[in-house]
Amino acid sequence: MSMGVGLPTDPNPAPPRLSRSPGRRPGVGIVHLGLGAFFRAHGALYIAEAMRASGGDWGIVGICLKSPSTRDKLAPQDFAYTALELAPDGAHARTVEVIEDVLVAPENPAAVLARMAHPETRIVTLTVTEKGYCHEPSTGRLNLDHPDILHDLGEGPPLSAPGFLVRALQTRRAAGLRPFTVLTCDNLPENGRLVRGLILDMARVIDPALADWIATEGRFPSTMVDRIVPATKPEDLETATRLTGKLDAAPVMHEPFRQWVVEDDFVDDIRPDLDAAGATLVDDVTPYEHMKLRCLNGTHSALAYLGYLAGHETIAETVADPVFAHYVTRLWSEEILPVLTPPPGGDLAAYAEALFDRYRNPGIRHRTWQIAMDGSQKLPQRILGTLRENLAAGRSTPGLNLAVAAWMRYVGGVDETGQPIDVRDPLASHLRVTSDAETGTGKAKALLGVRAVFPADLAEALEPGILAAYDQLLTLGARRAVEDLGVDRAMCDLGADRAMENRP
Ligand code: CS2
Repeated sequence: MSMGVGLPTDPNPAPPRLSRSPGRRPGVGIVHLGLGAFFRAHGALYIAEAMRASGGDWGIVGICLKSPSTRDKLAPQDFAYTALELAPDGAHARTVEVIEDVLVAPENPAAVLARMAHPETRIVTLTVTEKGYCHEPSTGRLNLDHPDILHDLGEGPPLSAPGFLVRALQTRRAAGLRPFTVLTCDNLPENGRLVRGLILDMARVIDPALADWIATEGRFPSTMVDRIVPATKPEDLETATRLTGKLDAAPVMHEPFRQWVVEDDFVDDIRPDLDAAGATLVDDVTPYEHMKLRCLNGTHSALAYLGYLAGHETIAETVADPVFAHYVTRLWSEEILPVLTPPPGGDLAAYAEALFDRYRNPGIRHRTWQIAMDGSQKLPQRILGTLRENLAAGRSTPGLNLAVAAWMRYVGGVDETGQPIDVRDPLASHLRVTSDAETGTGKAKALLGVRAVFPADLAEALEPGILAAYDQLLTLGARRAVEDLGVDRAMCDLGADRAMENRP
């Protein structure tokens, strides 16, 4: 047998692992707390583009506050990753190279604090989700009974995002440095003002002089962030490899649309050139934020609870069902838009219409279950503000009442076919026990008594409508209860037409 031939070459060699291209790397100017998919598909792209347009040392050190898994996936590829834009007509990939390092807080909290307190760090951005602020959603105040806050008020390295912010600011003050700007990118109302209040609440307990310094010198611009970013699924890794020819353990998936509206109020006016990257810098973010939280996140949550109960797996699937297409259009036109003030130059009806198209994007598989998570932290800013304003205007809100009732049914933990629901919520066990009343309306009434979610006056005013809606849900099931809302066809032409177009 001849030995003169070489080993056969593999006809399908494994693609190489994604790596970072050589070249100058910027200095680190930003520390980001909570390195989830959303920031990597949104803020990180704006910052990369701002540096490309106008330079600056705005490299990012990402902080994983809990699990090391994102660091472990990104480190072997030198923190580069693929952002996949999923448009209705296909996917487009780009490689993002803006993260310089990732630290895992529980492994080395001192390194995290040192990075935050480093003189070159000028901004700390955050996406820690609603529950990461450890506040009471109904009041916006720091929850001083929260175990992580109780821990962080003592000595020793912090656990919570507010704890890291306060301790790092304390170190900067002691070192004679300027504070960093705290730039929150979570879906909370007046998010900058909220986080400022939480940090001051905590700092006052630790050292009143520190609190005074933060109050005078610190800056907490509010922001409105928008891009639909579903959790990355195993099959998405294959799509990324197919498009780029590289293996990437941590790609992110996103829709084409993006928006970032930021209050232009930074410590010493130092920030990346975000406008060059397409962000909108404003004096007051409130009208943008109300529009987005109530039109998008409010209907997202409504569709998530009702859609899940009706057996729909994703938002695109839910709005492809004509009953839900009518429902969401009706929510906008009759219950949400009438109590909103448009932002300067904004057109609310056009905004809602564009949202409908974003929801329908079949490339985005955004699970109802994912959006249903943490409802106790989301309902106040997404739905309850709209309910309160409609009550004040004497307008009825059958659609949003049904959404709140669906949340109540969902957190009860059993679906319409008797199967258990995997309810993820920091208050899950409390909600489950609270809803364990004998009768349906007894459950709904007990849940209206959860003060972390419903202020007493609002609960009282909402009670008749929510109990009736809950009863409807139990009697008819989610889909029929939605159908039964009594669709005003004239108002819902858009939903009807769109839903018909969408049918197979
Ligand atoms: C969603 C948001 O998961 C959720 O609760 O409503 O993540 C939503 O996709 C984004 O806010 C869109 O900007």
